Amino acid sequence: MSLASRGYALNILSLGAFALVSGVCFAQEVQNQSWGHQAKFGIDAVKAWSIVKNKCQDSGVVVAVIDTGIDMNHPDLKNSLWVNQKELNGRAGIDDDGNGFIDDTNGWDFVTHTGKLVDTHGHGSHIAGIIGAKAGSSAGYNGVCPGVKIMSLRYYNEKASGLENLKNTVRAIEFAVKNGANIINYSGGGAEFSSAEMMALKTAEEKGILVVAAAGNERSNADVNLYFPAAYDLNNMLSVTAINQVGQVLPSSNWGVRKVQIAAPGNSILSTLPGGSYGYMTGTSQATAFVSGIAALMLSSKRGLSVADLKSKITASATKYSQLIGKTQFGAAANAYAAVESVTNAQKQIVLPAPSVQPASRSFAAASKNPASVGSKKLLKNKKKHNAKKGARN
Ligand SMILES: [Ca+2]
Repeated sequence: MSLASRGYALNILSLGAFALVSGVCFAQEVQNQSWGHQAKFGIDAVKAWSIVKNKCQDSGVVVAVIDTGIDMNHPDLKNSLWVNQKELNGRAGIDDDGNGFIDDTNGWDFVTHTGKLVDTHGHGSHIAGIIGAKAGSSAGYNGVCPGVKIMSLRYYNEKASGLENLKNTVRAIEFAVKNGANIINYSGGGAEFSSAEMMALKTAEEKGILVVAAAGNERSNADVNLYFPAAYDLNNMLSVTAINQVGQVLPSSNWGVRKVQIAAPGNSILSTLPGGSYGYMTGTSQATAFVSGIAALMLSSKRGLSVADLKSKITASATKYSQLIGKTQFGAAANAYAAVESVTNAQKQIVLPAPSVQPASRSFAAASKNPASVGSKKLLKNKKKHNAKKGARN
């Protein structure tokens, strides 16, 4: 099987053109447009935030976003960047922390080989925003875990071959593993198995890093038509498909009771875009980011949770919907509030001693292969490029 056919699985796609959110958006107004945050078929982030929202910023939790880069100057993203302190306080042009990358202050661009992060596509900024955007005091958009640290690692180059994008994916995974990521978000993939990619993810498993991966946007049964990396048989991976505002899997999304663990909002999802703007994208990419955000919320609430804890609590606390039976392993959609509550309840049990018992020990992608249209001419231009570029890894 040729790697060149490794499909641009990413997701991107959007079935309709949505206008960018224009002008200044007050935080609440933007949030009201984000159905994925709400209780009805969304993740109920608003309720989860009542428990844990303010812990995200300073929790020290790091989410590696392996994608198309990030607009590091976006007002809602600039305070959510992972910071490599030795590089920040070091000298320009010097690999101050000796990790093999010069001036990797907030992440790395494996396409341009610099630590100067950009996002000429839009997908990476959108994914980063869903996970960890932090609104200003009067305006902006909050991601699921506002202010959590995003380590932006760009692998995707629309002009490169699928094989090159896959190689950069492996490099990005290795960077995340070596530089302190707790969670890896990979909103992309392809049909070909890659032993190098699986080995990189195996090291992430050994280090206790959760990897959340898109089920893919191939309109396909992922149990039959495997989609990687989501399909690798590793204990640290969660595969996510996308649902719409009535809890149905999108026609564009892959499904499977073995290879797809959980569902999350993925239709017309609002988030941050380059240039300080906002807009909507659709696909399993966006659903994946919601689950990474939930994992970040849980870890921010309780540092030291194992990958097994994260996976079991995210899946066990998910909301079951009849329309998801036969579509995902658990027939359920992720619920941030229930997931966080399952963590904090456990804390309460530890804190409250039972009268006659010793306290517990204190251990504690697109309906097609189309890029998403986001209502911006520039981004729509990118979409055309993507469509023309079958075989690139998305
Ligand atoms: Ca360095």
